[in-house]
Amino acid sequence: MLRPQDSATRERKSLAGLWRFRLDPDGTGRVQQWWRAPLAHARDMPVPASYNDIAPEPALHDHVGDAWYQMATRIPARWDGQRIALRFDAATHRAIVWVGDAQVAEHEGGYTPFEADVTAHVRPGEEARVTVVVSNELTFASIPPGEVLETAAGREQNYFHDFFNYAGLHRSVWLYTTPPTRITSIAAKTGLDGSAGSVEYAVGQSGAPGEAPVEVVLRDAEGRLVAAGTGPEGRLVIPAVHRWAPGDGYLYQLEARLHDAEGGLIDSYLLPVGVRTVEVRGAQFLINGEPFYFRGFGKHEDAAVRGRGHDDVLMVHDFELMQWMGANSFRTAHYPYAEEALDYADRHGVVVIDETAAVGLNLKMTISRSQSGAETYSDQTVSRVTQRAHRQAISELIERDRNHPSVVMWSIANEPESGLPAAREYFAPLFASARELDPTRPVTFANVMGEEPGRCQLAELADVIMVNRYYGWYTNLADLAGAEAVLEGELRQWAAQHGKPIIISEYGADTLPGLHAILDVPWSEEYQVRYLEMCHQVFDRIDGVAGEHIWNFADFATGPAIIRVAGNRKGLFTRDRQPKAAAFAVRRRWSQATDS
Ligand code: GCB
Repeated sequence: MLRPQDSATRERKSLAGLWRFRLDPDGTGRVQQWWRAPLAHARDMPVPASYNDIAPEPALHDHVGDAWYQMATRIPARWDGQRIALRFDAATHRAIVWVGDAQVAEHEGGYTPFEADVTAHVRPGEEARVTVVVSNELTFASIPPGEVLETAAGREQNYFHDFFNYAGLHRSVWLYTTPPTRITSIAAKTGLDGSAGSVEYAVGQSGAPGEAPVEVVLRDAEGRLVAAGTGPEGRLVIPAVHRWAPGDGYLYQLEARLHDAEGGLIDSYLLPVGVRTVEVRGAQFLINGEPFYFRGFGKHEDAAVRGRGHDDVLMVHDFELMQWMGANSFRTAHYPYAEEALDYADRHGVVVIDETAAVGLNLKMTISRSQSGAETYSDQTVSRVTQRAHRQAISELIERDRNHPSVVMWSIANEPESGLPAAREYFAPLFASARELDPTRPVTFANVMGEEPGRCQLAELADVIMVNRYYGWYTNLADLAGAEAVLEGELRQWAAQHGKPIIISEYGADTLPGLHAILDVPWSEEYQVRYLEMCHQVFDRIDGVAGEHIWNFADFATGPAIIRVAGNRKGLFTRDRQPKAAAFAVRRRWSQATDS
């Protein structure tokens, strides 16, 4: 599915703004067919945004079930004769969409896009009514998993991850045109051979293959033509290529065009292409054949009021702060981020580990009431049904993001229970699917504390060992010397047993800004600084360590818990992006780094 764009042959109209909105805790809307008329008893709701924090109402904040959005928009009269599509960049966690009275789309998964051809349901020049029902329920059939509990107080959503279950229309919604005969997909794989670069492309089109001749041109960042080809597949060579590299987000533009028999232009689509290679060799992670050391964060899409709603202001600010820190990379913990973030990373040479929303496949870790003591993998819990949704999540992530040069690795899960043979049975086919869908990038997952080398059944399947470790916080609290010994011992074991690159994909300590202490007092700013220094000293002593991603870039919202103070406070920045002392300390380390 190609993203909507304005090109010589295509046009977009954003449906961002205020929509009409109504909660539906009893699910009556589907029975009463609320899409058939203007939404009654509706209020204004901004899109994109999570709905949860927009008004100070517990019923909105803690809603479980359906929520309805509706808006009316005029279809431009000049769109007559074009194919018209409606695209949601994300609807969390699932949605059904109607245009007028007709259902046009249904989608499972809260962080990947979907679209519908609505040409038959709208008339250029007239208004169209768009209605969407989103459901935030998480079950063992969804990614991420969860369970809805029927309690005396009503329905309650239980979930197994440490961030608030924000919901709604989190990203852009577009109406857009394409010509009736159109380009449907483009894949570009890049390679390097000495000073030359190559782009292997494949262009899909609607109708019979080859119906309209395909032409492809590649231009450099100044718009100069560097290579051209014809046919739906081919290989372009760029002599003296300018590589895409960390810190140097150089992009070429690949234009695919369809022509009619007379040579007239039918469709044109522009794809930015960064020419680079990625490879794991021994214990090294190589970008363009050179060792790369990941410096950065696990992040969240999270902010006051807008929740997980995409916002360009906050996104650019976060990237600027990461650059100020000297970070060169981040992980999209714990779900695919807005595509705008990957575009930005492409353009600025920021390296991304791209993660699915498979977080919480671990009932050992949960404080869930009904599932405590339950097995993670069973017919009633994480099962083949979950695996089906998980495979779909992997394939939608790869399909969406495969052309981004910034994305160097897929993370297919965060902290699953990985010490059981059942984990291997569940995950082996998923690793295989990811590799089949994209043979060009390494595949990994984030290993949880407790599933050490020798116990973990999945490390063998991963190309890179990613571990989340909190010695000095969840264990060895206020005992940094003890923490140091355990951390070093474990990392050395990973290095010896697997010989693969090791990325510490999470390490961190909750910290309340303004709390100070001379001694090692957890939650103080000084403890966070010393904890991180201890970890860094260990990483620097171990050859196989290929990266450090601090948990977290900024404080973020969670559900209520006695180990959380109005959210998770492991940020180097507060939730409103003010630095804690550790931000300055880490900045000194990262800005002094001389390698990539
Ligand atoms: C983890 C999880 C992350 C949590 C973090 C914490 O291991 O991957 O989602 O927020 O620990 O702070 O406990």
